[in-house]
Amino acid sequence: MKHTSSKNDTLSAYWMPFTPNKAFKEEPRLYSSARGLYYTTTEGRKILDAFSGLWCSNLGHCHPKISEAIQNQASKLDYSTAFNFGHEGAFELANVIADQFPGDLNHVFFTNSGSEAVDTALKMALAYHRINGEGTRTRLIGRVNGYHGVGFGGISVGGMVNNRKFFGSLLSGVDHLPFPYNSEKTAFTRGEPDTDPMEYLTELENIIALHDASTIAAVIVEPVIGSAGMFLPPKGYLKKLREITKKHGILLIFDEVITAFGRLGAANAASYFGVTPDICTLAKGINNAAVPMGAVIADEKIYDTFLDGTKAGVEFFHGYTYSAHPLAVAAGLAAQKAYQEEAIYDHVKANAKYFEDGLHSLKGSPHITDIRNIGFAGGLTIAQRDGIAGARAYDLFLKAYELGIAVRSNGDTIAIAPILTSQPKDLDPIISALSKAVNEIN
Ligand code: PXG
Repeated sequence: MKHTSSKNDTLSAYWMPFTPNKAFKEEPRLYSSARGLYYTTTEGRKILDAFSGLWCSNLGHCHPKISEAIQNQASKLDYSTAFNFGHEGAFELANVIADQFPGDLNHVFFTNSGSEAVDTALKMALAYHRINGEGTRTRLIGRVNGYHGVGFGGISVGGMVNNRKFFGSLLSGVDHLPFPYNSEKTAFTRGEPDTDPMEYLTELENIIALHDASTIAAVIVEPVIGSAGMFLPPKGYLKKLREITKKHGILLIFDEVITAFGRLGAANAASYFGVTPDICTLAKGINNAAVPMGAVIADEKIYDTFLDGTKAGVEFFHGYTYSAHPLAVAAGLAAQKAYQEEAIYDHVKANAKYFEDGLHSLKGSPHITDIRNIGFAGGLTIAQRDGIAGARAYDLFLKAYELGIAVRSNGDTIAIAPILTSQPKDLDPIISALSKAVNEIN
C-alpha cells in the first residue's frame, strides 16, 4: 500500500534515520532545547534524558564550558583543512586522549563519527599488515549482534541482521564470533557473568584453524555490547580474546564508541578491564557530542610501521574533509577538561552500585526477564507479547516517554544510560518511571 501523506506534511521532507517515519510523523516527539539532564519538548514538557542523548551527552546538555568553547572557536578559526595543514588544538586534543589510554596506544586519527572511526580502523588494520609484509592478512572477524556503525565495513563486521540484509554482499572474507550471552545461565547477573569465556571463544580458534592465522587481519568487538541491548562479556573473555589474537599476530580492535570517556566509571574499557588492544575506535563522549566527532587510537607499532614503511609522501591514503574540525576539537578540549575538573570517571565509579541496586530492584516486575548493568549503563530484556519481536519493549519506551523519561528500545531490550553527572536523586526517577511504565503496559 502506498504511503499516504501524514497529517504533518511539513515533517515529510526529513527522512529520519533508524526511525519508523510513518509512526513518528503521525505522533512526533520534538525537542526544542536541552540543559543539563533535561530536554524540553516543543509542548514545553521536561524530559529527563536517561540515555545521554544516544550514549553521547555524557556531561549533560549544553555544558556551559563546551558551548562557550564552540562559540569562541566559531569566530576565531571556523575551518582548517587537515590535509597538509593543522591547527594547534588538534595536536593538543590528540595528546589529551592518548594520555588516557593504556600501553602504547598513542596515536589519534580524527574522524567525524563512530561509523567512520570503524571503517578507518579496519582500513588501518589491512594496510598495516600489507606494509608490514603480511599482505595475505585480509580477513576480518566481528561478532553476532555486534554494532559497529553503518559504513560498509562496519555493517560487514557487525552482526545485526536488519543492518545487513538489505545491503547486498558487503565485504568479503568476514567471519563472526558467537554472541557471548546465555539468558538461562546468567539472567539478572550484576556486572560480568561468571561463565566460561571459552564457550564463546573456541569458535575463534576454529576460525583460525580453518583459514590459517596468516589470512586474518583483525578481530573487532565492542568490549561492552551497546546497541544490541547492553550485554556484558563473561569474566575473563576480553583477556582470553587478547591472548588468542596476540598469539596469532591478529590485531585486536576495541570499538569503544560508547565505553570510552566515563560510561564504565573509567577512562575507557581497555583500562577498566585491564586489556590493551592494538586499536580503539572512539566517538560520542569524546566531545560530549556537541559537534560530530570520532577518532581512532592506534598503538606505537602500527604508527611506526606506516611511517617507517613508507619511503616518502603520504603514509595512509585516508582522511575526511572534516577530520579534526576546529569546532569539534574545541568541544573536545572543553569536554576533556570537564571530565577531569568534575572528576566524572570517579563519580560514576562511586555511584555505579547505587544505579545497579536501583535497576535490579525492578526484578520481579511484569515482563522483565533479565537485568544487566555496568557503570552507568543498564539493559533490560522485555518478554515478547504474542511472539511479536520488539512490540512490548517499544510500548515501554513510549510509556516511559509519556512519564517524562527518555530511554532507548532496541528489539526486545531497553537500554538505560544516565548522564554521567547524575546524582542518586537523579537516578531514582528513572527507576520509578520504568517501574510504573512496566506495570502500566500490557
Ligand atoms: N560503534 C559503536 C559501538 C556504536 O555504539 C557506532 C559505532 C557508530 O557511531 P556513529 O557515530 O556513526 O553513529 C556506534 C553508535 C543504540 C545506538 O541504540 C547506538 C549507536 C547508534 C545508534 C543507536 O544503542 N551507537
